[in-house]
Amino acid sequence: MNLVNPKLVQERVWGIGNAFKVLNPKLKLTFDSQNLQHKLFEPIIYSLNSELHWKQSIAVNPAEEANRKGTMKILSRKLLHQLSFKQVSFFFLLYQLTHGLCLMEGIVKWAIRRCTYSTGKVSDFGQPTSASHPQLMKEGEITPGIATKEYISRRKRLLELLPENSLAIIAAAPVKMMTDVVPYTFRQDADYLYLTGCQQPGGVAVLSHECGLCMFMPEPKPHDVVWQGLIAGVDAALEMFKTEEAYPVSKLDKILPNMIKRSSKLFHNKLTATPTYTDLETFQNAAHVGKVSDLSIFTHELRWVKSPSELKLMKESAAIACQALLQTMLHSKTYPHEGMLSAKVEYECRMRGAQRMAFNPVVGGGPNASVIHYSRNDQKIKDGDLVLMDVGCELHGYCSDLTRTWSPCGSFSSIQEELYDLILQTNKECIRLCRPGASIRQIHNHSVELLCKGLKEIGILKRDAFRLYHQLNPTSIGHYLGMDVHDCSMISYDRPLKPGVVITIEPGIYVPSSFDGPERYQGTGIRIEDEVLITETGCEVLTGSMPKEIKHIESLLNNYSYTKDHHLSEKEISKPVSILNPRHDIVLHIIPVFLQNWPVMRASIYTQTLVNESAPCSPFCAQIFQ
Ligand SMILES: [Mn+2]
Repeated sequence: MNLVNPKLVQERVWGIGNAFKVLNPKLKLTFDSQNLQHKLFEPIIYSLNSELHWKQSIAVNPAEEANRKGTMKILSRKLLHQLSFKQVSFFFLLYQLTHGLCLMEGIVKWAIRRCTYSTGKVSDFGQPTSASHPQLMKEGEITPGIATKEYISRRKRLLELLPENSLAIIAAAPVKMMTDVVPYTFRQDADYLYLTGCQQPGGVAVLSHECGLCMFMPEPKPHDVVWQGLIAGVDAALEMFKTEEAYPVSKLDKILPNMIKRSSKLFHNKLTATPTYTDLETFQNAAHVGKVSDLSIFTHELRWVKSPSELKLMKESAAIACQALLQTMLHSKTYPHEGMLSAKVEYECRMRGAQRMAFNPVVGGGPNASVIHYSRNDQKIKDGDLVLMDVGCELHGYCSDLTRTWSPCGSFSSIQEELYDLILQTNKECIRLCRPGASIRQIHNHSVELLCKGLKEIGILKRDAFRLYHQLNPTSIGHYLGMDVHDCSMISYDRPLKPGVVITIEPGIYVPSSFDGPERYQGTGIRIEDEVLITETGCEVLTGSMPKEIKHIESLLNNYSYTKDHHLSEKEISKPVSILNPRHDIVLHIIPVFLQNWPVMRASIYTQTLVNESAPCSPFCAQIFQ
């Protein structure tokens, strides 16, 4: 292809530019590509030219080219709207007179080349970076709160766990469609996120002893970039995710089969397998000869114990959920409606920086509370009824999960109080058991004993208590918590707990309306769920700032309920802090919870997390509730 004399092209472009200057004297023209002004006439060139010329144009970074094309289309549309018919005709005439098609092609190429070389490094990788989102991330982090070196060490540790000469294939979560063109909110697969830090769909990560991490990245097509924006491609994989190798996903069928052939053992997550690699003949052959095994046993092993930076995010996620649920509790007296409370808790979580809820909030009023994972959230809450809210949010990949049950009207009936107290005492007893060496199963068995005994005393259960108990509570006392709500499902509940593991403690009672027992208890559901971090010497309750004593809840509802729509102020969106007490022997984890019209100091409900004690109420806190 003939390239026209660059000097000539430059003159012509100046010519077009000056023509525009005549049309609009205010237009500032310069060829500095950093200056957006000069791009004003490029769209015209583009809109008059055919797309063919772009396709034939010099090799440029596809992501950049696509982005430029998108921007130019938009700009050209905008600009054409601003121009009169006369102005456009004048330009067209000018174009006809001075430029042949070949010349136009040259101009376009030149323009692209200039911009390609002068734009410099791509800073948008389709997800936040420390450069694009300094408010969210520090330098050296791949995702907020997690540094590049931590991602590298996670991969190293996984390779150490795998047998020699292994190959692990981890696919990104697929985009699920709600309708033809509308996707459900995308959520990355936890293993893929844990190992790569990449938050977008369409990729396949391959980890091996031979080459380290190799990522097959989706290729940004111009159309997708225009409609969905930039995505991370091969460059991002190398630069940002620090892969040893990276290829476009279209090359997977050429490269991956050889990698599979060279390895002696193949691992993948059976539940999230995608046809991108399972359709490969080499993969199927390997599966046929029994070379393929499940990877999640290994990834869950790694994810089970949280690192200090993960724990920081877990604590923050829990603090957000606590503050959000407290605000929702205060809202519930004025707005006793499941749907409104669900909306309120999500709003409060997201205003505090959570990306999404960890699961659909459970907001069950009255008998709906006895449905364990109730999520219709569409009913009014009757005066005097309890409401059960099980909520959690997701902060940069880390989930929270807590439940409180209360009476929005501001007072518990004696029957409600009787059952509530049993659940609360069980909650506290079980938290006391949380320490290294204990297992979820042991704590669960203990909770069953406590509840069976209590329910018999109250008179709900009579003979055959154990069998009937399971009708009233078929759930486990808790589960592991982390990047997934039911985290690390491959790890048995019999496994002795270790420092750094986070579990939930969630005793409950769910008496259906149809239950064959005393009428006064029918249609009642109560659950009190806390998040517990196992520490070296005991445990720390991450959700300790959320009140659970009846007298505290009643005091809050009767004295601090919102009577009108409450708007968040800056100080209310706060993060937990840890400080050392004056004697330097206790670390205080303070989760500020600001209540409307309260002075800042008095409004801080804080938990003093001592070893072996479950978030005792501090004197400060007690004073607030009196
Ligand atoms: Mn839970």
